[in-house]
Amino acid sequence: MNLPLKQLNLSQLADTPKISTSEYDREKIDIGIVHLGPGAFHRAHQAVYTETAMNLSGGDWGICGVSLRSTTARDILVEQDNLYTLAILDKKVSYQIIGAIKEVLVASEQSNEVIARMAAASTKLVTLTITEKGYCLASDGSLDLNHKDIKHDLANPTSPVSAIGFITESLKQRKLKGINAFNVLSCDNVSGNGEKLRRAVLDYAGQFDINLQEWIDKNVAFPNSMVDSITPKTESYTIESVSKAIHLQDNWPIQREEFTQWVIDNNWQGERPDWEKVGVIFTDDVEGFEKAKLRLLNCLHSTLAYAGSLAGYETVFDVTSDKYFYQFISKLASDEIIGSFVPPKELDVKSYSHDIIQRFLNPNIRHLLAQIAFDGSQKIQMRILPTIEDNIALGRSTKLLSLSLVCWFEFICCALKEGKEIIDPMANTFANIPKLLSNDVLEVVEAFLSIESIFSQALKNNIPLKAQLVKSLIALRLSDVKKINVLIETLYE
Ligand code: CS2
Repeated sequence: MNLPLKQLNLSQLADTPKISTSEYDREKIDIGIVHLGPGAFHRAHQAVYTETAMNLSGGDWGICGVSLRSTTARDILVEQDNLYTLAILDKKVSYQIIGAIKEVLVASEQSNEVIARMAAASTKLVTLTITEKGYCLASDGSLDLNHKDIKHDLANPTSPVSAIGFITESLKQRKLKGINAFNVLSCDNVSGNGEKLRRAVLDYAGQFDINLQEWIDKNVAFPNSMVDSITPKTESYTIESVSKAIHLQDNWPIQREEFTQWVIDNNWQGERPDWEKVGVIFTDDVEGFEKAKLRLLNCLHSTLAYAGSLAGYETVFDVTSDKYFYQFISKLASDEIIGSFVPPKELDVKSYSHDIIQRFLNPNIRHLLAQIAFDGSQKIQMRILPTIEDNIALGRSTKLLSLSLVCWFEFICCALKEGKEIIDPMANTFANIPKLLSNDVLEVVEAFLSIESIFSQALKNNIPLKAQLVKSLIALRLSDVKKINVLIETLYE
């Protein structure tokens, strides 16, 4: 039986493979970053860049992870002195014990401690991975004042539940105490993530204190950033295989591919770890990188998640290994996505796209399609719909994008018909639209297009698009999805 992963037991780590550990003294560093949402992605990405930067240049950049609701991270990590293993599973396999997280709090149980930590002068930066739905935005980009969490926070500002509420309340306390503001760095797969968060926080603060709103507007930077690294969530086999490899019992390791990228707005000069020295790209065109990543990697991922699940596949590797699905996403990328946006000048978009599809073929990563399929109502708004809109404006084809979109429609319809759980913040809305169960394809398409928080009026009222969606959904319902090549041919007839 292995000893538990703890600071005291690090000397017992396996010697082969060589496993790296923190090169700075964990006891001596202070917390400088509060991260909201310390799930697998944060622990595999931003925490690792910060760890590497502290190995290189030191600095008080320890991280306090704040889970908004779940107690898992705190309860497991506290037993391990907040240490965990990063397993890089790629052509080469390697392990690194990450020490950057110093503390984990759970907001729903410790809201006072969270606000105190965020309001402390030592906290210079608040970073976030709260997923698309955590932004609580209405479809026009303003804060959704009818969102249940926002309603709660407006009524109880000192014990909030949303990230927006925590950021604003702690900034309010800093202002009252004369402490400089922290900066806020969003790391979600949301286009213009910093700007969107800024708008949400300013709208919220403006609801009860105009002076605070002005102070935040003047003093807090919300840089945009783009993040990328394929990070499947931890499964029991991850725990077993990592613990076996490192010779210590780690109950919450994380796995990811070797590729990792973080692109941050160059205009942001705020205090931060030495990230630029450890590979973080600072650029004037974060938007270009965001578009490239959301439209290529994430759109192809979501397409595979819905089409692949309908065809009975389980993982990204399995479905991409099917040559017809490989051809489908390659054609989708080359014919309808590349060319829909202006890529950053630093990026060769054709080879970027090719490399992404090769990343899906990593046999050492088991990335479940079911995981990517979560929260489709939020994801398609970033990954599929903007490209459809741009292609329509440019007079380009939307045939394959329409197929991708109806695969999501059908994924939802099948789940409703089979009584399967839909993991999506709009699951109840879907359950309350009887037409989604209809056998009449036109009714189904119109029912989806009428959901205002997802589809703009322009998309809803676009007759050629509606006809295309109907044609694609008919093809999907009449064909064997496994023969996606045959199905696609019918779309061009
Ligand atoms: C995936 C992303 O789960 C999903 O929706 O598309 O998490 C994807 O793996 C990352 O964005 C890659 O950087």
